[in-house]
Amino acid sequence: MIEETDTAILKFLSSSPGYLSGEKIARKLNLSRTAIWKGINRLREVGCRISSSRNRGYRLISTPDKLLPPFIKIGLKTSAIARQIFYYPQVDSTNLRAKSAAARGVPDGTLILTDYQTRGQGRLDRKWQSPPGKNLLFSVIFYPSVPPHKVFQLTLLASLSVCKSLISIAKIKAGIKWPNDIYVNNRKICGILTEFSANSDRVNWAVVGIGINVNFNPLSDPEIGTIATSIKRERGKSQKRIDLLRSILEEMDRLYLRFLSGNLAAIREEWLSHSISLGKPVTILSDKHQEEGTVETIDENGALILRTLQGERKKIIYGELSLRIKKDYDYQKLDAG
Ligand code: BT5
Repeated sequence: MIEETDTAILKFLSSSPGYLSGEKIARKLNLSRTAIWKGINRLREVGCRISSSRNRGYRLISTPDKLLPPFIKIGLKTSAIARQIFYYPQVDSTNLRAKSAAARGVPDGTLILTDYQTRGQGRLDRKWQSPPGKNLLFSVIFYPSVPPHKVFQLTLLASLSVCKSLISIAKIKAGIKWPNDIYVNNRKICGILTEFSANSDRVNWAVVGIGINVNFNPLSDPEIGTIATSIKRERGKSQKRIDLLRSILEEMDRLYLRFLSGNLAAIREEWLSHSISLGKPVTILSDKHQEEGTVETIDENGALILRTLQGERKKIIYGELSLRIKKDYDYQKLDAG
């Protein structure tokens, strides 16, 4: 296990591109050289590559793809998100943990993540499946001082952060499917579950839970094999989870600061540019009924504006419903009609 001194050594090593002498590290951290040597060995045991040279000292070459807080924090440029990180090798659900942490009042932007969930949750009591150690499963806690109808702006900024990072880091053609999914080649690669507590005029806390398929093979799971994809499936090679995670957290931080300054218009514009539902004929399905039409836009609060087949403009609030984008066949029918 990594100890506090190891984290300090790691932080210092990562701040320098060149070698640092054992003596310098010892002086900086107020520790003995033997303590430094032991710390370096423990870091190597958990997978850090650290080169050593008798005259020059130590140099950090790489850290492993483990989701431990000290590794995540290396080079992480965020001001609000992930200032506090809780990692669990296994947990029931990061959203469940995050909800109780939020009720305890952990700092804004706290990140809860895991390698395996025994009760990974989707919306409406559906399950989120993810084998151990392959994917990204995390929740971020927010205390936005907004009325409840604005809370899904957080889903917008979360989906935009994931989509942009999938494009820039994993180099795959990801798009956002309202209200809470990221798709690649017609298959789901990420799902987002936003939960919150509010009184009538203000949100107390919100938890945004994100599951991203990174290195697992969805075909190994018969329940989701045909509807799901992963970065590995799309690219044919593995992706370092920690690099993707850092990028998402940084993107989220940038957007969250905009959100706090009330600049939602810019987030919405960017979100719309990555949307795969816009302008498409769709069916909105809820427990009680079904509605067909074309997606006209998504408003600032994350609600979908549907133009129904009868020409009516309807606002569909994010909630207990799903959206199906109609297939090519249906487009042609609609165009012809
Ligand atoms: C979602 O629900 O897509 C939200 C999923 C949120 C998961 C994260 S993981 C971290 C955090 N902690 C939690 O406990 N949850 C959050 P929904 O739109 O209801 O979609 C659920 C449906 O997606 C399931 O019924 C399956 O059909 C499908 N599904 C399950 N696992 C999947 C996977 N790994 N990839 C793609 N689709 C999946």
